[in-house]
Amino acid sequence: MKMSRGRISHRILGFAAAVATLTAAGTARADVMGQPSPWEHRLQAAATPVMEHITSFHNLLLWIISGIVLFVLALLIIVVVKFNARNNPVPSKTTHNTLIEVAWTIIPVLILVGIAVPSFRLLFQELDIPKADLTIKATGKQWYWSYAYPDNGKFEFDSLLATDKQPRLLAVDNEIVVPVNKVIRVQVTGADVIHSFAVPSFGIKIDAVPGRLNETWFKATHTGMFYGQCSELCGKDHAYMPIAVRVVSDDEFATWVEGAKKKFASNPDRSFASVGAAAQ
Ligand SMILES: [Cu+2]
Repeated sequence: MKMSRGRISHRILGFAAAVATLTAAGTARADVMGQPSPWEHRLQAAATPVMEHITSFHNLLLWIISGIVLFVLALLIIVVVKFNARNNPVPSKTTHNTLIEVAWTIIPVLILVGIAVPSFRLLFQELDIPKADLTIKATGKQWYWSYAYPDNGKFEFDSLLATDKQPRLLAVDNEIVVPVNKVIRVQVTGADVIHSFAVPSFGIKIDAVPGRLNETWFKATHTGMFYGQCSELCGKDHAYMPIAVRVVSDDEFATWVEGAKKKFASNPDRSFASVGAAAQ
């Protein structure tokens, strides 16, 4: 059974189309932004510059790996068809070919160096926190999150799964509220065991380790609700401690802060006391 060259190139075109579909991640899905959607197989739509870069880096890698897979597959097919015992009864005694050996060393090195450049650029962008407009402290607890706003009246509140709200297993009673287009520094720690603070559409995920203060940042460029989950297995209710972030305008944020100061006034400075106690 021989496959015609036309048919093979047709299949390769089909594969390329599939890759192109996969790389379309992050476009035209504003209706479900900030949360997973049914049958989703791509990254969640980007809501921060960091996540946009993660998405385009992922797409670049997808093209590279797809090309390599197709190339190796083609080599395999050629070997199986042309050099089996029936078609090639007297095998060649060749053991070395300097040109090919140099090529299969140099080309992979060039590919890896090519990948390393955007990879390091992205890592630096994630780790090098710009001057923050607002700091939030997130403390992972068994099994919920507490958030402190040290810049805005030092209030702290607990954020627990809300079973009567949608989206299921992602909605909480008290959301994090942040202003849009502002650099938010997130300080993350754990009060009991290791948790992990992750919001996919922001491109952030960082461990919440007892006795250590980790830092990450995001700058949301869209308003709306954005959801994440604890991403480090932390015990029996690990699946039930979601993260919900409401991104609002500056005015709405100022109004919310005034309300939150009163609403959460009964918990002054609790964040610092509770983490200190847990660390001992
Ligand atoms: Cu967890």
